Amino acid sequence: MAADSLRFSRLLLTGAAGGLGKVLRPRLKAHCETLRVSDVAPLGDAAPGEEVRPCALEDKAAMMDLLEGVQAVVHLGGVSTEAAFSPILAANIVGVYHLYEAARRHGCKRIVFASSNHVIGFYRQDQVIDARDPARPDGLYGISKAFGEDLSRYYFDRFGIETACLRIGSSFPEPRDRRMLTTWLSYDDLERLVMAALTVPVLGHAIVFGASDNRASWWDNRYAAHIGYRPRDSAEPFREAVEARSPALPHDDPAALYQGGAFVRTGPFED
Ligand code: NAI
Ligand code: 15L
Repeated sequence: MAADSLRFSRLLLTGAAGGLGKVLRPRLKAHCETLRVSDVAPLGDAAPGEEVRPCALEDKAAMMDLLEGVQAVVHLGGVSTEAAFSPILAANIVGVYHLYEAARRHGCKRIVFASSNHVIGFYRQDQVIDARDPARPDGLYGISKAFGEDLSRYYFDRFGIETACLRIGSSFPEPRDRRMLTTWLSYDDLERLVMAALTVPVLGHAIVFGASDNRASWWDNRYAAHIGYRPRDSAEPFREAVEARSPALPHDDPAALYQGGAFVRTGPFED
C-alpha cells in the first residue's frame, strides 16, 4: 500500500464478519490508517492497523463508544434478508438510529449505508426506475432499509451528515440465477462503489443503485452521477452457465415479475 493512498485516519466497518464485510475488510484497510471492524459474530484477530470491536447495533451505549474517533463509516451490519420483525427492528431500525445518533455526537460526517434493492422490490422487471421513484418495499427487510434511507436523509438535512445509500442488487462471487444476470454486483465493482462514495469531495445525500455493467438494467443512476461510480464488470460471461442450470420461471410467477425476485413471495415470518 502506497503511503499516499491513505485517505482516512480511522474508518469503521460494521457487519465485518458477514459475506460482504469479509470482502471489504482487507480492501478498506488499504485506504486508512486504522480500520475499526465490528459485528456480533466472531471477527477473528486484529490484523495490523485494525481494531476489533464486537458490538450489537441495538446496544446504545456500545454504539456510542464504537463511533468515537471515527472519520467515516461503511455500515453493512444488520439483518440482510427477510425475517421476523423483532430482529429486523433491533438491528435495522433501532440499530441504524443508534449509528446516526452516535455519528452526530462524535462529529462523524460521512456514512456509506448498505441499503438494498428490496426497498424497490415491488417495481416490475419491465420498468426502469431511478432514485426519485417512490419506495415500494417487498417485505419487512425492505421497509427497514427504506427507514434507514429516510433516517439518513434527516441526518443530512438537519446535521449535515452525508450518506450514500447503496441499493445493492446481488453481490456474490457469481450471479446465482437468471434474475442476478441483471442485479449482480461483482465484488470489485462493490469496492469501486464504496470507495467512490467514501471519497467523492461533496457527497450530500445520495441513493445509488449497486449493480455491475450488466446487459440489462432496471436502475438508472442519473441522480448519483456526481459520485462517479463506474462499474467495470458484467454478469454476461456467466449467462450460459446460469441459464443452463436455472430454468426460466413461469411468466406469472411473482419472482419473475418483480424486481425483488423471490423476496416478493417470502414471509411473513412469526416472531
Ligand atoms: P451478511 O448477513 O452476511 O452480513 C451482515 C452482518 O451483520 C453479519 O455478520 C451479522 O452478524 C451482522 N449483524 C446482524 N445483526 C446484527 C446486530 N444486531 N448487531 C451487529 N451486527 C449484526 O450480509 P451481507 O451479504 O454481507 O450484506 C451486507 C449488507 O449489505 C447488509 O446490510 C445487507 O442488507 C446489504 N445488502 C447485501 C446484498 C448482497 O447481495 N450481499 C444485497 C443488498 C443489500
Ligand atoms: C439482499 O438485500 C440480500 O442481502 C442478499 O442476500 C440478496 O438476497 C440480494 O438482496 C438480492 O436481491 O439478490
